[in-house]
Amino acid sequence: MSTETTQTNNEYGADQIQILEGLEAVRKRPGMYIGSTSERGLHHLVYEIVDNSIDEALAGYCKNIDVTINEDNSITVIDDGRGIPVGINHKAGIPAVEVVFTILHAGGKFGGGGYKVSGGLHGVGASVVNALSDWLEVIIHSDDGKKYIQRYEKGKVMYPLKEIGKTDHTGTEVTFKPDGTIFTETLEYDYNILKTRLREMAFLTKGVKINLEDKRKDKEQKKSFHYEGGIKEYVEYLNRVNESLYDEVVYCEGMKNGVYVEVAFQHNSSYNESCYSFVNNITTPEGGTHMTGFRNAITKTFNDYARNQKILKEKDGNLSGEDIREGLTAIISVKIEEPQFEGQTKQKLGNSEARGAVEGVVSEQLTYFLEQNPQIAKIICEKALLAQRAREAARRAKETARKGALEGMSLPGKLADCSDKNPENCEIYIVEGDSAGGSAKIARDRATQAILPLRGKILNVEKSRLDKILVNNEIRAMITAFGTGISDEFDITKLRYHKIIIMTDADVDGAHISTLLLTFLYRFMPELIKQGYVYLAQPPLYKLEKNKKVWYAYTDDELDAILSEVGRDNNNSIQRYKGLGEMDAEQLWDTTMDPEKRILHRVTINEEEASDIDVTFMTLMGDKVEPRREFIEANARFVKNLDI
Ligand code: TSJ
Repeated sequence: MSTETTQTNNEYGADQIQILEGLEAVRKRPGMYIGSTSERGLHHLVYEIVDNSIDEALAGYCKNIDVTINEDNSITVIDDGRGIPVGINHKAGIPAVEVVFTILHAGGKFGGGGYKVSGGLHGVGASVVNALSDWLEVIIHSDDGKKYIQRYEKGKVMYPLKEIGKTDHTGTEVTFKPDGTIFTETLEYDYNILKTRLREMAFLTKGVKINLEDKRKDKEQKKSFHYEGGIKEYVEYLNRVNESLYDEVVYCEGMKNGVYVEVAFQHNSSYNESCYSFVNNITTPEGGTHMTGFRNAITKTFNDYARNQKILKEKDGNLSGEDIREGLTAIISVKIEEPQFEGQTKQKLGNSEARGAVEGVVSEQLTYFLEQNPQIAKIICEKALLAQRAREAARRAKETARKGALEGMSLPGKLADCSDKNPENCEIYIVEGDSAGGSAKIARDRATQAILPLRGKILNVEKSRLDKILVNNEIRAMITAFGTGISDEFDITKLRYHKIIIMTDADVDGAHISTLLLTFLYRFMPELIKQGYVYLAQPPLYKLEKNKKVWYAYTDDELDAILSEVGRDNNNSIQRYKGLGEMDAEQLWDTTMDPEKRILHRVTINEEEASDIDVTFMTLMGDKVEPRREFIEANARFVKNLDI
């Protein structure tokens, strides 16, 4: 067999020790290599492997990638690429495939003649996955017509690469079982998490087909992602819940300064910007040079166009970037050899050449596009002009509000503030309706709990421009009570309460009001949510009385459990609460406000799922009825994203 010669190599022993030290380092500090050993890290293993097949697709050799969750929660990834090379890597003296799985940071280093990742984008993760797996098997359908296999356990080679028959096609198949001594939190894969990320990978890699299948008992399901239009289809997908302002998605693509640039965008009738940027298929939630390049390009190009066409008159000021981005959905994707990540969370691209590359590609192609599509150009410019005027009105409204604050107008009249002035000790309850607000004011702990009652419907900020939002009484009351300001002026250090608690009825209307409030917070004070200051209170659904004793149940299951305990007989009286208003102050305190007993749900955002959350809010609050109905029927994601 071809592999036997390698075993006689004198230096093999020494190399082997080095290899083990490398993988041992990964096992000692897994977080350094995959971020964490939580559920997130567990899923990261799959992405590391799939990245290699994606690279093969980018190189033009792979069309299909199958990802399977097996019954035992092991994962199989199969592609129809060229197959990882099986020939001896002369530097390491072992087959290239063994290098890939046993030497840390294989890839570029072992390039010469052996394994080289196309474009050098990924391909460093296979050895990390191997080190963190209980076992891993790779099968290669090689272009020499033979099939090869090798198995590893906790990163250690079990036997030399061996031939196991013939094959009539090429490709790579990897199956691994994450190590339970490393992933101590969970070993169970979540189909939906993999689905979301694999869909994203498919959008970002046009033409490739990714099949996901869950083979676990009672969970059997599958899904296929294949987008010939790539990020163009991604924009259509994101905009599916809104009315788009024009049919076409604008698309620019090109190579500049060694950076491959792809941009797709389309405006919708909302007032929100939803721009997502990626580097080598990895999301950059904090943007960076590629995002700056994109913004510079569209701001300049649209201003130039609007001036030339006299849409923008002499007297008009320039359109601001924000004006042009109102209602814009965009994907900016760059591929770059050596990405530099900056910022606290290393989620911001730093490479300066990316700015010029994106700016250049977009300016040039967008200028041409606008000339070719004057109707679309006009629609966008006119929307931006309206935005400009609204922003001017909003600036005046803010100015008035600021002056008002200076003149001592400060806190809203309806607010029953707490006496403690240390924000860390303080909570504010945002309460639906004056009557529940009244009970809450009586019930509360005056030292630490403030109550802000809101009347009736809250303004839907997804459907309103800033000027209208800022004159809305309910919204102004919240802004002044919190103390932080909004958007650019937001300052977390001025926050007056470290718990912002939304308390609404436990029914559909209550859920709707919560969603409206969360939408407002998400759009104007996202840091409040990101930093974990926002909570949903959970009022009880039932009150059960028997022999002068009282129980509260917060779910139907809980009611059942209580009934089984106390007996289902005629001495029970069960009251179903239809709203907070039905509780007196004491009951409200006991069930929903007493810090010792109440149930609070912290609202969270997962940065990686930001595009999903935008869609969630737009679906719930947007114009189209059909997606909203479908969404509410399907529900699951909202509940999951917001961790309600
Ligand atoms: F690395 C890995 F194990 F994670 C992995 C790699 C897992 C899976 C499922 C697939 C792959 C993989 C690697 N698919 N395709 C490739 N291609 C190569 O390694 C390859 C093949 C030929 C050549 C060449 O220059 O001839 C170069 C490369 C990088």
